[in-house]
Amino acid sequence: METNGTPQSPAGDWRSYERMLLPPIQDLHKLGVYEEHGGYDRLRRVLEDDAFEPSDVTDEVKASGLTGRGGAGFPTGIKWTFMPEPDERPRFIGVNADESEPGTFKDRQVMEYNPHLMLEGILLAGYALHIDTAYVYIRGEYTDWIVHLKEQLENAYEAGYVGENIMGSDFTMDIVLHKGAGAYICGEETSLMESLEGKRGYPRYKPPFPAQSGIFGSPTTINNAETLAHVPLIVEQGGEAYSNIGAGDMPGPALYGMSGHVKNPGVYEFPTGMLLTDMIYDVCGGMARDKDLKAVVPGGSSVPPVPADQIDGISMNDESLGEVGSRTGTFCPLVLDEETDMVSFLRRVAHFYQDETCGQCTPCREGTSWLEKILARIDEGEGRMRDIDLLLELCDNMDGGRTICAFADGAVGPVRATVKRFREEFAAKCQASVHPVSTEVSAGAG
Ligand code: L3W
Ligand code: SF4
Repeated sequence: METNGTPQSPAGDWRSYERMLLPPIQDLHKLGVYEEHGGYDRLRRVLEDDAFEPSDVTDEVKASGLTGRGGAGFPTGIKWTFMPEPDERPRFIGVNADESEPGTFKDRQVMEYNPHLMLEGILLAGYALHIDTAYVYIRGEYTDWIVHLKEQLENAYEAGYVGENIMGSDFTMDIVLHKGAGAYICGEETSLMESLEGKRGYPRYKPPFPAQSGIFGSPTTINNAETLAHVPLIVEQGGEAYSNIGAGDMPGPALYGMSGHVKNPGVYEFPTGMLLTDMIYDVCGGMARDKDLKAVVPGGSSVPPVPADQIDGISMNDESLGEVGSRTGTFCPLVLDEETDMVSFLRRVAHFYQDETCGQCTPCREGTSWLEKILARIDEGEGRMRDIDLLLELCDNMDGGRTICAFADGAVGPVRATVKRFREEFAAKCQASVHPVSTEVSAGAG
């Protein structure tokens, strides 16, 4: 989108944006302060207004266009409609707070600074979907946040916002905290459910999707922690008003977790659709040490990097990032400067996936290991020119439905994109190789 040569941000007038998820209110995490600022009023309104049916909450969320903030960007309202009509089976919400994607650190800000917003969102989702139990699956390493959330949950129970007959209504809901044990794969929704049930965190085949058969085989909706914190905002202003915030294809406020080579990394709240250039050079104060930009990985290590010469006019929404073969993922851009060695960077990313694969599927278990080994030898000057295409061939044998879950796709995405987009760096390291075999092979295969 351009006007007179100046790229326009789908985030609109973001400089005057007033934060909604993390408003600048002292001690907002405390229940009393949250209440003073309208906390739990959205839930009260829904429970006290006889005209507000559970399905109305779902309709508002659908109208809002809210998309999941956990990485996949699936429309939340549509996901909610997958839940079957209530029957004799119990029904559950799984709150995915297992934030483990490399470079992703924004859900914990919600749990630290505005935990009751997330809890209110869980309760509204429970009301909408006729659910009386939510499990918050929280990353095991988030020790401080676990203590913090537990304390605020207890306060909410004591005040009658959680538990039996909430605010004197017929609506009853329990919220249970469940601590993970440090496995990235447990953030995958089916693995999360296995882990919750006390089993090893092995992903299940889909279908059935959680709505059909989830926690303990019952209808379940799994939503990311930040995603649920948006629900009170939607109920408050109405789905349509919310849908006008930010980029049209994935509207609303968003928490941008900025990391890497910028002067001021951190979590920033703005509408979706912020230009990458605005985020880096304006919001984050520019590149650290005033270096040039080499690439941005828009949202977690699983999404393709965008090279610097392609970021002009590209904004943080899937429609725009799709133009350069990437996507928003977890909304946590990792910024890389001109001195970044892309081979070493990719090797480090590949190590993560090799270390975190659950090992059920051969293409993923063996493939992630091979990817790391090949990248290590290229990085250490032992690579052969044909290793570059070997990496791409390996990728073709790992993703696209060859495995039980999307982990393998997540492992392959950055490899394929980084090799294709920065091939000359891989070739330079292979050419520089003094390995006798590599010289021989490169003559034919380079
Ligand atoms: C019923 C259908 N439900 C889809 C549901 C599905 C899920 C949601 C999205 O992976 C991605 C992954 C990571 N009937 C349905 C249906 N659903 N079709 O919709 O599904 P899906 O498969 O697109 O995503 P997923 O399996 O949830 C998540 C990527 O996110 N990622 C980051 C992950 C890390 C974190 C973190 O640390 N917070 O989340 C980054 O890119 O690679 O591609 O609920 O059941 N027909
Ligand atoms: Fe496990 Fe990888 Fe298979 Fe997912 S794709 S189930 S992480 S082996």
